[in-house]
Amino acid sequence: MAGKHFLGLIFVGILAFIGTTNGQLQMNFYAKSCPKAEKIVQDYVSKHIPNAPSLAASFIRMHFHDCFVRGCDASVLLNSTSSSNPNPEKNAVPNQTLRGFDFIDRVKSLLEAECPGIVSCADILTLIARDSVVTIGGPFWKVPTGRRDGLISNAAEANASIPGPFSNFTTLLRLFNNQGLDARDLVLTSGAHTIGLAHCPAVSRRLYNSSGPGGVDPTLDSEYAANLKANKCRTPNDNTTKLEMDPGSRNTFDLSYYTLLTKRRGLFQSDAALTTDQTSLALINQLLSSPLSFFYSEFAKSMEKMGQINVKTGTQGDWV
Ligand code: HEM
Ligand SMILES: *[C@@H]1O[C@H](CO)[C@@H](O)[C@H](O)[C@H]1NC(C)=O
Ligand SMILES: *[C@@H]1O[C@H](CO)[C@@H](O)[C@H](O)[C@H]1NC(C)=O
Ligand SMILES: *[C@@H]1O[C@H](CO)[C@@H](O)[C@H](O)[C@H]1NC(C)=O
Ligand SMILES: *[C@@H]1O[C@H](CO)[C@@H](O)[C@H](O)[C@H]1NC(C)=O
Ligand SMILES: *[C@@H]1O[C@H](CO)[C@@H](O)[C@H](O)[C@H]1NC(C)=O
Ligand SMILES: CC(=O)N[C@H]1CO[C@H](CO)[C@@H](O)[C@@H]1O
Repeated sequence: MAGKHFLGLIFVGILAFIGTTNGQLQMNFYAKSCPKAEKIVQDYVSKHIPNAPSLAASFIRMHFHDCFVRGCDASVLLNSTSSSNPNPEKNAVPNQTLRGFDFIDRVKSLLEAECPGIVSCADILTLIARDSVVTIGGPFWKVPTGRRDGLISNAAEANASIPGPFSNFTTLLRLFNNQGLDARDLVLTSGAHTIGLAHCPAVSRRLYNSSGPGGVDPTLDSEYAANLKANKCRTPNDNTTKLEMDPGSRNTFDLSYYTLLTKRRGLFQSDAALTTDQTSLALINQLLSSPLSFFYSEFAKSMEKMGQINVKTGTQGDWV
């Protein structure tokens, strides 16, 4: 009897050891250490996002940027206060338009009040991204938790890892492959461009400095380009005007982004690039000929993959 117990204890001990050094994300990781954690995030988001639905777009984008640089470790939130981060990810060109850092700080404060030092910022950002998209009526995806935070944040790395709006398909796929994501994930997660706003610099080159008549990119629908030049980005150097990537339904998580792609009305070169590859185009057409629920369930799978990129768990990472 005693021997059996002893072996049992060793077994549990080994499990615990594995669990603390090389843990994995798990559903409701904070069930014991901070049982209300996920509910607190969800309640805050569902209470406040209806007043500021455009933040949902910023949060899912912030989560994407976080995961693409050193994994989903909240490094996108770090400031340049510490000497190890003289030029944090926040300063990189792609991060300059991120919004809502103060919202995340408020959720973090609530969780610190409930259970100090337990819930990581990486989990908080991942949960906020999911819950805010759900709050605006978009897809739900599973968010296992247990991510630990990083202490290193570097703008040059963000620059090199996060795809830009001028990327072609080869570059997009390379940058996704670097993160363990495939062409399917690229097409599906890009569907997030069905919500949110861009600024003129991401598209000016297509309107003013490309090879078609009037400097317009010949792969962009000419009527749409003329409209953007007349009403949105009226000068080549406008760096403040905002424009929808999915005009008319920028708060609705629907298929119209993909419809626009097939009409040569994707806003960025990187959006248009998704129609230049046959496999990618076939997936776009499949999404468009299927019910919205198919997009939602496939999108969910790719977001779950994105949320696991190079996560630090157990005793890895520096911080919670
Ligand atoms: C495939 C490569 C991608 C490129 C090149 C790209 C590029 C961009 C650019 C240039 C903007 C506009 C920034 C601005 O001008 O203010 C933007 C906005 C946005 N992106 Fe992407 N993106 C990509 C993938 C993704 C992914 C994977 C997601 C999320 C899963 C995402 C979500 C968003 C959202 C929601 C916005 C609107 C943000 C807001 O309203 O604040 N993007 N993206
Ligand atoms: C970064 O700075 C902002 C603005 O000063 C502050 O609200 C936020 O708490 C800081 N974030 C971190 C992770 O220190
Ligand atoms: C990021 O890339 C842009 C354009 O390629 C460059 O001008 C900028 O200096 C880079 N920033 C950093 C921090 O590497
Ligand atoms: C894609 O862009 C990269 C980087 O700008 C370039 O080196 C490459 O030749 C381009 N590929 C194609 C197929 O145009
Ligand atoms: C157009 O693009 C070229 C090459 O990228 C650049 O040298 C030139 O200054 C640009 N012209 C304008 C008007 O922006
Ligand atoms: C944006 O444009 C204004 C006016 O042309 C200019 O003063 C400012 O420096 C520009 N900002 C950036 C980040 O390029
Ligand atoms: C949200 C944020 O931190 N934006 C920063 C992006 O980088 C520019 C330039 O370094 C800063 O001025 C912004 O504050």
